[in-house]
Amino acid sequence: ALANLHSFLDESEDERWMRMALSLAATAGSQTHPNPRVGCVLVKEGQLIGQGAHLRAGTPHAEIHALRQAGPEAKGATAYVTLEPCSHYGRTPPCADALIQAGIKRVVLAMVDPDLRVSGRGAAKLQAAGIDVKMGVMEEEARRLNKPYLHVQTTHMPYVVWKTASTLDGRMATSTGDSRWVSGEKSRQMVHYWRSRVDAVMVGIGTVLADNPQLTVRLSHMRDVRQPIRIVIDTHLHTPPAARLLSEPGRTLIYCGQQFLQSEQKEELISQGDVEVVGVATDVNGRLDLRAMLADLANRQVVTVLLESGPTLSTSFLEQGLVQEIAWFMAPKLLLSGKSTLLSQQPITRMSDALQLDSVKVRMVGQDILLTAVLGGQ
Ligand code: AOF
Ligand code: ZN
Repeated sequence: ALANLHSFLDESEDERWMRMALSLAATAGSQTHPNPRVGCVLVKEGQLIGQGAHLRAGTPHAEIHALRQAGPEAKGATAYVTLEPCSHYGRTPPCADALIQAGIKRVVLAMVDPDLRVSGRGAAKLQAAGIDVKMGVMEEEARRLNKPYLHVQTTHMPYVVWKTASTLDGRMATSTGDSRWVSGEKSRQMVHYWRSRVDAVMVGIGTVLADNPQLTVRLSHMRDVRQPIRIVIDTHLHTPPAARLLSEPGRTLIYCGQQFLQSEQKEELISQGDVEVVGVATDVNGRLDLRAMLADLANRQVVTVLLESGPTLSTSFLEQGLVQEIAWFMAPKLLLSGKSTLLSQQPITRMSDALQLDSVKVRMVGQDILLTAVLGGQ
């Protein structure tokens, strides 16, 4: 809706305040995980009397911050909230009750909260208390703001962004395995910034053995960064105890097939640092059940994953429809031969069966081309 605006005068009063609530919500970034980003604005007689954003799970919700700011003024006011106010006792008491108690007269919300503990009950509670409720104001923007949260709520798996870097001819290494470096310095710095913004970074055992990566955030201008969880997909539990990522600050999770979870190997791995080894089921082909692994991550409250995998794991994720977004750095280089970024055992034979990318955006990062897109139908 915003894109069609010719003048701010075209925007309705409700949209104007909702836009403010949305921008408040966005300020918190991914630090609210596993909770959604939520903003709230309180308005009385055309005047702003309170505002708030949810900042971190376990701390007050957006509505509570706004109500505290407004104090007794809240009586008779309109509340603009980017997500349906909650109706459940979670880490904090229900916001719907707080709005009712404060004497709010009207509530405008962007979208229903898909959390099964809420899903319509918050709005119903408000209506039952005689509050005028308007839904769906700037819903599209609100959905975009909480895309990863909404994905976890509906699929019970984290939102996966697959990042890769290749030469222009789609190679990630030479035929002898040399891969340092494909993309330029600026691109690699950008990936470190992305790591600082996701809950977890994931690779397969192939990448651990070939590159021995640290998988940490290393940004010169950011100190004291929270390290994302490092995840290794290692069906046969072949991670060497000396692998660098095991002893870096922050935690490491290693997923292996249940039948390969030998205690001796496991003990040695977990003695290296904050390391946990988790066994999950394997499929008929003896490969790790990626859906079961992702479901386990969602249970651990992981909302976003940056998948930095090589050909084998990347191909499995794509084939199984487990990637939501891609970020592809293309370096202005040609190798003419070498290792492909993707390698399927079941080649697609018809062009019409190709995986379709949407919302494609391209920009230059140093000398590299960065292409970002979402996987078709998502
Ligand atoms: C709101 N306003 O600002 C947020 C809401 O564990 P809790 O108590 O923090 O509850 C988390 C759930 O509350 C979350 O899954 C979502 O349904 C809702 N988040 N609701 O009314 C807010 N952050
Ligand atoms: Zn709430």
